[in-house]
Amino acid sequence: MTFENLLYAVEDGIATVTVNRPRALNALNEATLKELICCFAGIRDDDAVKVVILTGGGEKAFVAGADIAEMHALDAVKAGEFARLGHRMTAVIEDLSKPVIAAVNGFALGGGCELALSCDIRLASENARFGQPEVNLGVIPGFGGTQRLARLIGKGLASELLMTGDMIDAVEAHRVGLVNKIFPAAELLPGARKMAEKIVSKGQVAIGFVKRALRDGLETDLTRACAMEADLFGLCFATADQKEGMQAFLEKRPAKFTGK
Ligand code: CO8
Repeated sequence: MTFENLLYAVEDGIATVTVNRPRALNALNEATLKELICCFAGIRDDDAVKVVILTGGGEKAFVAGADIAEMHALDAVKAGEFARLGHRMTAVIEDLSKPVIAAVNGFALGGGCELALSCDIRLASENARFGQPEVNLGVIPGFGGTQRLARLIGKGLASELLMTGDMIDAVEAHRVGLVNKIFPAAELLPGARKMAEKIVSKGQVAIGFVKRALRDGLETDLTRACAMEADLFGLCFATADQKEGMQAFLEKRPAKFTGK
């Protein structure tokens, strides 16, 4: 797949998607949103891709938000459409059965923070900065930030970030659970790749079920969520990966998963 505003590469089952508008700190304009939706739809349909790493081009930013230059002249109807396009982008990432690791290599602000929030795992470079500065512009987040941020770090901390527009650094983001690990800048992508390789080595049907159980289970009550988990657990026993995984354990050898 080739794009104007994205770089795309696949190696050993790991796709790397790079939002590549470094002169605008990788801000998301309409064209880039559409390309991200198209790119993740392609990944969904490509059996060769098992795990995705999402990062930003250049050394300064993951994504510094929606493109303010493009957004400032929108009317209410067009702004609503733009927000819905952003929701399509986050949905295609969340609905993907394959894990998406955000490698946050600088500013992740506004729509950029919301993009990272839609990923399964967030890793950060030491120079990463997170924030929802929309109130500085007289607007609120439009790509799910009010919802996903509060679900991840709690309502109190989310309220502070959303109402002050303050940025937090990687250490604080790690402390509050917004990122899983921090790396020196040069080690971020190798670190993300190492994690991706570990995930690729597992049974991919089970990985997809884990993602589905987390995504759907956290949106319902515990009783229903556990019932859904039991159904998915049962379904695992219809897969070759379950047979191979347990047989390999009993034979004291590494499992050779086929993703079936
Ligand atoms: N949109 C467009 N251009 C941007 C953006 C952006 N979000 N961020 C940076 N740029 C551009 C700058 O305009 C500048 O361009 P130029 O060189 O042509 O002047 C270039 O990138 C470099 O930026 P700076 O010179 O400002 O770099 P600094 O290191 O001085 O500052 C900052 C870096 C702090 C990241 C600063 O650029 C900044 O504050 N950017 C804006 C951050 C922001 O407010 N993001 C939130 C945007 S709103 C949003 O994301 C809402 C999402 C939901 C939308 C819902 C639909 C309606």
